[in-house]
Amino acid sequence: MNKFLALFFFFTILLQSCDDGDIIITTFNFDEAELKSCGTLGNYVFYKVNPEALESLSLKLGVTDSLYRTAETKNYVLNGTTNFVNYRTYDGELGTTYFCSSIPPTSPNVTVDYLAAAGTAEFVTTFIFEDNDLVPEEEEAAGDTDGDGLPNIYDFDDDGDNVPTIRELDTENADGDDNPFTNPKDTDGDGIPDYLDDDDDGDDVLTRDEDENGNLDPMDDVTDTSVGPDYLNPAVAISHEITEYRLHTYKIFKSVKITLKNLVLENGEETITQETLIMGNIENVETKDKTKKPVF
Ligand SMILES: [Ca+2]
Ligand SMILES: [Ca+2]
Ligand SMILES: [Ca+2]
Ligand SMILES: [Ca+2]
Repeated sequence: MNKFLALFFFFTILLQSCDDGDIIITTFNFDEAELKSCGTLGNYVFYKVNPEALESLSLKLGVTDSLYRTAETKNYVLNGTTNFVNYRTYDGELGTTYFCSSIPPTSPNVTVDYLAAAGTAEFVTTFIFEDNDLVPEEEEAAGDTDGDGLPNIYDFDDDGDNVPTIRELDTENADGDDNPFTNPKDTDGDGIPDYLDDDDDGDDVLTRDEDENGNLDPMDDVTDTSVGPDYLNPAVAISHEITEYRLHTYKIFKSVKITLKNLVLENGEETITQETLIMGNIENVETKDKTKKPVF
């Protein structure tokens, strides 16, 4: 088929589609509206309301997935029954609980209702980790310094010496700038800051092992009070072999970006198609507290 013939056919199909009542629009006016969510396993609802135009865009997912369990991209097929998108207009303002009440509200009335019978909802979930160790995420040393399986960005004891990182920075504010991360302590002066040094006093006994009472806390084992804990005292070098890491805690802040793709919204004879429609982001859609004891 030559190009002109192909073009002719293309326009014919397009015109026929228009005759069937297709409406092809490129934008929805929800840019200012905040994406919100409610519901739970088996009945998730995401929605945006544009109060000025009395219109809403909503996505319902009847899936039993834990949506944000992993930081990844998931695609849900819109089948029109358990998973679907609605674009609706109303004859009045929507109350704040319109989408989330267990009993469907009787007002306002829906004046126009499009249902997505095809397309996918793409969920991109991203994680931000917080180990509360006062080392900014962008300043955390790359990788997993102590090899305990928890990357430094969410390891609250980066060198695995059972002294939390937060206790190994500039804890006494020696530089006077009220920022514990600048000029972190380097007790033995070996150029490796204490929070990344597993032998802080350089006495060849690991900090972790200078734990006489064996409670996984080297900070409370003090032979000479005028110097401080044994792990910071090179004159005391007795190894009490410790073979456990202390319990670690961290937080995960999860965010999601939802994009509707190849959306076909239908209302009787009328169809709205959208190749890509960004529903929006929800920051901190889920926050998880994690507790983990790394395997030694
Ligand atoms: Ca860390
Ligand atoms: Ca250390
Ligand atoms: Ca101890
Ligand atoms: Ca020591």
